[in-house]
Amino acid sequence: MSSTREIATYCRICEPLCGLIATVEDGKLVRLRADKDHPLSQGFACPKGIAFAEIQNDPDRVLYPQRRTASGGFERVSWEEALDDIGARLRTVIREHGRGSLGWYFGNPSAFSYSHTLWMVGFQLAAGLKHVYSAGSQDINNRFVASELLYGSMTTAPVPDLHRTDFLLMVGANPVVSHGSAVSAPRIRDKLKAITDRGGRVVVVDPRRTETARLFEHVGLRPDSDAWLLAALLQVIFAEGLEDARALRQQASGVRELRDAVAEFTPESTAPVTGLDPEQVRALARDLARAESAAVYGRTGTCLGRHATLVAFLIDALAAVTGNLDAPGGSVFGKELVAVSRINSRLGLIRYGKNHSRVGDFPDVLGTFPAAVMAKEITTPGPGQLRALFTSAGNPVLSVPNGRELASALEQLDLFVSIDLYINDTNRMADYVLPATTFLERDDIPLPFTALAPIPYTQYTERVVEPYGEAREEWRIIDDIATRIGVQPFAIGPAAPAGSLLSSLRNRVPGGRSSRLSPAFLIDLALRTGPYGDWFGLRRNGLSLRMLRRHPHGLVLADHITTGVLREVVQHKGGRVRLAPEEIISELRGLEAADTDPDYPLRVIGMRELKSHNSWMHNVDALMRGDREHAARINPKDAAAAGISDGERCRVTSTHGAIEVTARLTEDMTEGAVAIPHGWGHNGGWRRANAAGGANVNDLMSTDVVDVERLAGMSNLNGVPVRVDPVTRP
Ligand SMILES: Nc1nc2c(c(=O)[nH]1)N[C@H]1C(S)=C(S)[C@@H](COP(=O)(O)OP(=O)(O)OC[C@H]3O[C@@H](n4cnc5c(=O)[nH]c(N)nc54)[C@H](O)[C@@H]3O)O[C@H]1N2
Ligand SMILES: Nc1nc2c(c(=O)[nH]1)N[C@H]1C(S)=C(S)[C@@H](COP(=O)(O)OP(=O)(O)OC[C@H]3O[C@@H](n4cnc5c(=O)[nH]c(N)nc54)[C@H](O)[C@@H]3O)O[C@H]1N2
Ligand code: SF4
Ligand SMILES: [Mo]
Repeated sequence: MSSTREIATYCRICEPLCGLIATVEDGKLVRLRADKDHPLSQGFACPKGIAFAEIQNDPDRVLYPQRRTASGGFERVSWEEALDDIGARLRTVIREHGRGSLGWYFGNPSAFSYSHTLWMVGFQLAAGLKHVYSAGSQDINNRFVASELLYGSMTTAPVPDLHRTDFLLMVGANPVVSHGSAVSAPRIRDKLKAITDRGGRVVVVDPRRTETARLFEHVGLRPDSDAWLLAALLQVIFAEGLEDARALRQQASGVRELRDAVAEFTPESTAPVTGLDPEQVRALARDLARAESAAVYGRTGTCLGRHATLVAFLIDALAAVTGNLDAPGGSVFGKELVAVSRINSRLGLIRYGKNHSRVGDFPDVLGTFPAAVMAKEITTPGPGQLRALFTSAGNPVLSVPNGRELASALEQLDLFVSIDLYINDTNRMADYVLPATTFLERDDIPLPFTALAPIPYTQYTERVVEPYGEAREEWRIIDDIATRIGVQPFAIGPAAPAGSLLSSLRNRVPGGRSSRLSPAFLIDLALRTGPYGDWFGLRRNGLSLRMLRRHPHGLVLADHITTGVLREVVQHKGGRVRLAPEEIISELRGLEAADTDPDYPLRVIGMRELKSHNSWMHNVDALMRGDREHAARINPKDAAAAGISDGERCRVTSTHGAIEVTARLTEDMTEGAVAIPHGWGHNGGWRRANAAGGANVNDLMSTDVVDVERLAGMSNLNGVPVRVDPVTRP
């Protein structure tokens, strides 16, 4: 007799975490649909969320540990065999070269698994891992460093108070397609529409007239000129006395130094860089400053240029100077589900620039180095050379600059192990590919996202199906590997190293014996003692896993983010936001527009597509049907100058590489800018994806140390000079 069940859970592909209902028949997932009873997504889920059922059931998924064979293929091995061999080889590497030769790259999906994140950090701290890399240096690490400089706390970031704002200045983000990032708000399109419906404004600053920009007001600036635009907005505000002097007196220091540093950036002097009409910039500054409330928000379009940390800094500075920081309708600070920032600031576990990279001398950001230098860390001989690498939930050959360099460096490793759902374009070179569970096969609670939600919410989900095949959760795999090199990420007792997250808990556990802890135990403890916690019954209606289990569709925790919390948020002595740290003033002083090389007259930028998710959903037939192809979007004038017509193949060339893609001509592109999505050009074990064609846009990008942003180690992926030529067929 067959049994069919419907189970509430939530999507963990992107940041709104929409509620889903899974239909499960005899232990197999049959279908996913949107959850009407989720308090915020209310029956919305995008095509990717629904189509995740195809990934769950994909015949190309890796369900058993795979070992690379001499011929370059893979063969199935048992878990014991795989783990024992990995352990033995690791011990050899450690014996010969020390633990400093081990490394880990964790990709974007790891952020959506609390247990993966916890064990990753636990392993890093317990093993003293140095070579840690993540998608963050292609994504958001500049935001963390800007926060460190402004607030003295890397893990603090303001979010736009979408539900109450009168004016949203949105820089380099396209939430109608991305569904919002560093802001967790299901149905974000509706929330943006609501701003204009109630008489407010949404202004989108982007070199492309995006799906979001079309719905609202568009400012089409030149790629990577945001620092100039933001400095000019500040200049106008100060010059015209539009700053909120009272707020600044209460909240900030360094106001005068900032004002002096932006003084030369007038709308006129910056126009040649931004390409914007000075009067338009002046009007924008006035409107922003005079708005009843305003939020300033930037996302990946502001993170991947040459001045990414400065730009992230200026975004918040603009909110502060206009009196919109920590104020209703402005840029506000959410409360963490688990007191990560507080624990970290007390224990000093992870600090900015505690260590520096061997190659390039970059400061670490949240314990990670720029992924752009990973290839050179493998190929550069000397003490500390990276020799054994793990990747989990990542596909860096497609996601970091210069994929070809990385692919060939990976071949030189003594050991390369990957934990993934697929043989992807990176781990096809691995010695072992270990099968991870999907998000439907693990319990979860979204750790970092509550603090980023304008309406704070959370949800706990049990696994919806048992792991298929022999898939295992990452935390367990990490734990098993750690054990084999004598490291215990989360053991209580004598094995917990001093300074580790858990040594402080040692005395609280009966017996204090060494024992393996489960992620659910840990998270329950952290949740209950966190800002929303029940404190073991001391606080009524406080959170615990048990309490959350009674709300399977998710739980709204407050109507909106509490404001007036800046004093608690800021960790700098004196409790003031620092508007003029030395690093930023010197960035402003040194700001120089890149020369235009007539051989590379255009600038390439990124874009996201509704039916792609970075590199990993191109094997889903439901998302790939129709005329989907990898294409560059080019302004018709630029195309005409290059001799290219719509639908034609073109070659895009930078000083670092060349790719061929289809050209799509569109007036949506600002002249001089070319948009190309990342995550295409597959060559892994995913057959549909391989057949989709396309190219790796990151082959155009540089990993030269001088091209990596200094303060946060951000890869330069937007605004890179290119040339476009027709591909002449014989
Ligand atoms: N459908 C879909 N959704 C996704 C993803 C996906 O791959 N597909 N990925 C997820 C991930 S990992 C992330 S981090 C988020 C990202 O979320 P967003 O940042 O909202 O998404 P993007 O579409 O990359 O938007 C960046 C915008 O910046 C613009 N831009 C490029 N260069 C510049 C510049 O120099 N200045 C300015 N002002 N703008 C510029 C681009 O034209 C683009 O419209 O999306 C998430 N959601
Ligand atoms: N040019 C350019 N490059 C970019 C960007 C850009 O805008 N322009 N954006 C950057 C950004 S914001 C990001 S986040 C990165 C993403 O870069 P990465 O994180 O390196 O790569 P993804 O494409 O997200 O690949 C994720 C991998 O995780 C696997 N996976 C999915 N779910 C799970 C899971 O639950 N467990 C495990 N173990 N594996 C899983 C997938 O199969 C896939 O192989 O790309 C960056 N690269
Ligand atoms: S918007 Fe993001 S979280 Fe919501 S269903 Fe789509 S992929 Fe999932
Ligand atoms: Mo990302």
